[in-house]
Amino acid sequence: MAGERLEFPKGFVWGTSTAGHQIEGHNSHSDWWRFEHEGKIKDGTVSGKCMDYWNRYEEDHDLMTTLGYKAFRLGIEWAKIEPDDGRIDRAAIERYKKILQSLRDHNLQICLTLYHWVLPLWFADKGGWLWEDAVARFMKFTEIAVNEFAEFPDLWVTLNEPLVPAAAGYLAGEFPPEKKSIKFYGKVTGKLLRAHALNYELIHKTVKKGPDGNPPKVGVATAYQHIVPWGSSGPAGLHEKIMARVFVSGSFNGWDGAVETGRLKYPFGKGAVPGLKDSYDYCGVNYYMRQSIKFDSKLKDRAFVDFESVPPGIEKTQMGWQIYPPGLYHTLMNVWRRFKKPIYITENGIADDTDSQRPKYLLEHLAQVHRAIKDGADVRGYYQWSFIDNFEWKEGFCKKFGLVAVNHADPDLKREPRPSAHMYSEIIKENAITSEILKKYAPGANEGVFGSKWRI
Ligand code: GCO
Repeated sequence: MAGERLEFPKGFVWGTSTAGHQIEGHNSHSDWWRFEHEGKIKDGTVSGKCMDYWNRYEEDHDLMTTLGYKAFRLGIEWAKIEPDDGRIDRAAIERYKKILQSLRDHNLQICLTLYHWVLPLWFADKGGWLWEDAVARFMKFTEIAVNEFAEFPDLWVTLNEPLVPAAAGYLAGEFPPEKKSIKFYGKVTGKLLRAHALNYELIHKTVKKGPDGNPPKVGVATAYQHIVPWGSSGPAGLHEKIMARVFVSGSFNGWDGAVETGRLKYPFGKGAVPGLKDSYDYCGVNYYMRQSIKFDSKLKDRAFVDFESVPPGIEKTQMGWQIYPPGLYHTLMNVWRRFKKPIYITENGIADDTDSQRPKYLLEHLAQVHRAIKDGADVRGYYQWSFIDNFEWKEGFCKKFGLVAVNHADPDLKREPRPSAHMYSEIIKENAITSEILKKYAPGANEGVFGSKWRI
């Protein structure tokens, strides 16, 4: 095992990923803030001052540079920039500029997300994405943001996992505004597709050159899961196969298919959307898990599909998600074949408060990234989710995704790098996974990294 190495291409971008509402704190004019105070979060917590990145960004950027990280993905919060209908908060804009300038001063590349699920309360109260002026008002906000922050981003993410707020908020009734309607889900997704196309155009119109002197790179961070039938025989197996197809085409093909063709299909709407076709300069891949579609005769209201079961022999995370590293490889290859655009992994990570699974998870997933590059996919960078522990939406603070631990209940909000934070530093320094790093942090990962375990 000694002396083995999986080398990454020169200039590979090594970063970490976050979202505004999940780390900044103080997002009091937002729909999520109200939702939290209505007691909707499973562990009873509210985002509150969160990790106070809003005030402690300088310290966090220092830590990133000490650790040798090269890039950072962050978001901006519309509810801070436009806390009331039509009232722009200059101080919030100036704060974001300071944060972005500080990233530059630390020589960190910037990946900026314009929309990561959270809306201003005033907008939510007008109907959220169902409001007829929704796209126009979102564009008013992004016009301000793109003009103000134009010089900073190396990568622009117009929308983060747009199908998630559409499905969780308007179909499953789990996220604000807790609606349950396929019609609303389709309508909202159609609007988000339009919003993406308009933002793609806006950014290119406004920003001629990114920090590297080339035109800016604009895309979407898309949620990809590796969805497969469980593998039963007989009618149950047939149901699993059909449902796996339905979910694959509903999720990935649904969104990506619309971007590929520039046309909306049921349930997202009908007809061509100007500017939508080919509106990715790069593909943003968020990958966490495999989902096995298992038939269950008791789950009538869920189309007899159990998503949550995990096949024997497969490890789970504290979120209950299946750990399946080759799913990342297959996702990257599918995205590459489909779009032939540079790919950035905009999220990949694990909830693990004791850091007992993370080093192995990270190594085995990175080995699959390496494998995809070797097989021809143009993967340019990897953003680990997340830099610090964060507010994990409906789960609250109890799920710990950070390379760096922060206890939200600690008045000092002390930042404490977990072992995997150091392991990530060593990988970045070597620009490779080496057998020495593996041996030091996760010897159990050998077969999954250098061996044949995940070559499937
Ligand atoms: C996502 C969300 C993140 C989550 C992360 C872990 O894109 O899914 O962007 O906000 O926190 O994925 O669940």
